Amino acid sequence: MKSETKPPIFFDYNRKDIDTNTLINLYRGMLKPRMIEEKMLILLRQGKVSKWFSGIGQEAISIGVAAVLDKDEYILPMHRNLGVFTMREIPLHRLFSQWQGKANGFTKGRDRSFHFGTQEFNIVGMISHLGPQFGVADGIALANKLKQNNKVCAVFTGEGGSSEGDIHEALNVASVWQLPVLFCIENNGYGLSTPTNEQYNCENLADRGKGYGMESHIIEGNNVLEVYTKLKSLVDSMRSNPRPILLEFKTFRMRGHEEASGTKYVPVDLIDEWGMRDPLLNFENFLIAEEVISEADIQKFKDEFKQEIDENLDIAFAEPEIESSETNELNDVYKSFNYQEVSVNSKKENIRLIDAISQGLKQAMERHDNLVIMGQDVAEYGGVFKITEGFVAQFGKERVRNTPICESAIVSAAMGLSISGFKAVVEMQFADFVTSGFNPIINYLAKSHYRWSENADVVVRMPCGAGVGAGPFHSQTNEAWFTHTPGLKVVYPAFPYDAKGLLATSIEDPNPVMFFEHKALYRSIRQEVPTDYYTLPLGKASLIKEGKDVTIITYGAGVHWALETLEANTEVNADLIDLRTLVPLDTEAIYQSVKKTGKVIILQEDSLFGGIASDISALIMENCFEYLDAPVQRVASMETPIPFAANLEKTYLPKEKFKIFLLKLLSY
Ligand SMILES: Cc1ncc(C[n+]2csc(CCOP(=O)(O)OP(=O)(O)O)c2C)c(N)n1
Repeated sequence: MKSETKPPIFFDYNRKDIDTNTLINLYRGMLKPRMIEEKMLILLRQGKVSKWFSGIGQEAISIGVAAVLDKDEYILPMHRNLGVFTMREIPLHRLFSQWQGKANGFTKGRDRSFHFGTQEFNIVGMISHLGPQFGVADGIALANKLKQNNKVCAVFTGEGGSSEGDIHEALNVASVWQLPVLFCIENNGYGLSTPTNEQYNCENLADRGKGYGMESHIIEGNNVLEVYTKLKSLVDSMRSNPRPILLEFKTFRMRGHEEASGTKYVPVDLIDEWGMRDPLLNFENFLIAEEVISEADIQKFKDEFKQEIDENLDIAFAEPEIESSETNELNDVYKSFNYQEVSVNSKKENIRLIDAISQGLKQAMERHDNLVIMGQDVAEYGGVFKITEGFVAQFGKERVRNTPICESAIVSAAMGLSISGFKAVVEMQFADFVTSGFNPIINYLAKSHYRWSENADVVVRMPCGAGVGAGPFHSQTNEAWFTHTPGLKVVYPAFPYDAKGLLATSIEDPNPVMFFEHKALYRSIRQEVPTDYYTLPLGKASLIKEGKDVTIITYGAGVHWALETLEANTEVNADLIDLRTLVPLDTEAIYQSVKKTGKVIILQEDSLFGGIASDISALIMENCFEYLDAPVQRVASMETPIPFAANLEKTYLPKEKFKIFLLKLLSY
């Protein structure tokens, strides 16, 4: 009788051979996030929670995907996938604490909403920038493939996010490498206020699969049985035949982008039309009609969830506001790393900087069998500078991977590898091209440990620098972009011995390291270097000349310019400090020398303004002012892009100017 008063069942549900338990689990799976959301909407109106991104009406997708994947298979959800978190049985009070910025959440109050992951539940949450998430899934899938564990992972985006370049890159990589990723696009009609016809110009997003050479399917996203059955068969087949699959779930966003932004721009009939397809109510009606559950069962489930939600909310509300201390905050920017000194007495050989880097990398590959190198042309070709020449023969193509030209996806994939217990070295073909991978470096690698305690065990190798007549796009030394970003370490050796030992440590260090290699020094600087593996500590400068009248602080090519200047001007009695690493910075070595000499000149190859020389200058002013006998002098390149012609490049670079400023400072 009662079911007659219910709306008709919109979907032609096909139960196939799904057992009753599974049917009930799917129903309960959708009911729980719906009830949590309804409660959140009330709390939002009461001002007890801040922003809320609603997934009401889209629950069947999260639930179907989470129901099909094993608990140890990673899921990378977005902001409307509450069901993924509840299906993984995260205690609700921890979710509530997360949303209230409390200590029992997953980010110690450092990030909001669903911007977190948890290894405990094999979930890797989004970053606001959306796109890099697909590349991270590539990395996790690559790890699964290398482990040959027949696992898949699933990653989500909206149709809006699917316009981002990172997404295209990641889909292409997954197809080229045949990575077992379930790429899920939830096409819910709007990206904030932008309707699909202003977002893309093709019939279905799934059609793009053809362009990537990837299997793709369209799924009725509000029909939980269709989602579940299709996914089950696809995932089963992916496990035995690893490959990526692109899925477009047709669904609808029933509420505003977030609650405050409303739905004024959405035609009312569209909301009514999709209201008829509500995934929860339709399935409920179906289960009642099929006599799988009764009205009484539904009430029982609702009572049970209400109690669970209320009890857990009480726990979260009772939790005090998070305490804040500068020490706690600073301590979590990096994963702690217990530096192990490996020193050697092995025989030495006279090698070039480039050989030292190649040797260091090769020995790290021998030492860490979980280390993977990725980069353009790094495999058989050996990279454009030949650093990885011969590596494929020794380590195989699985660990020395040629990549398509897609820096963002590869940096993101390196993050995914790290999440799965691997180490990654990414070679930028030229440091200049890092701009195309900037977003995941700055927002993913650098911030993850602070946000949710997940380190990025990644080294990005950066062949950089001028002096080779390579013009504006192959000559930059862009370390300042990274020294400014908390969470990254920045290493910049000037000599073969340092380069080899510091690269070894950078790879040992579980934090993201930007490793700068000056191209002009690659083949011009030689040194006696131990042939065996050894490490050198990060954050220790080297005092390579001692004097009493002036302190010269520099790094990279600057060290060699300073040395040349000192050789040509033997009357200058200087301390010469090669910083070797910029983050962490050896301030102690700097202050000690400045306090002795009273005069300091900082030489930097990069353009002056906003470079690290400015910060070092400020530190000296703040910490050594009383010891100074002259203003701190910075010398750097001109404020122009780097020109190509040799004469222009010479004018641009600070080498000539350095001598003039040095002598002027000495006579101050
Ligand atoms: C790089 C970047 N650009 C813009 C935004 C702002 N933004 C966040 S979500 C969103 C809409 C996303 O739409 P869609 O991917 O369709 O997902 P939906 O919200 O509809 O589920 C926008 C524009 C962002 N977070 N990151």
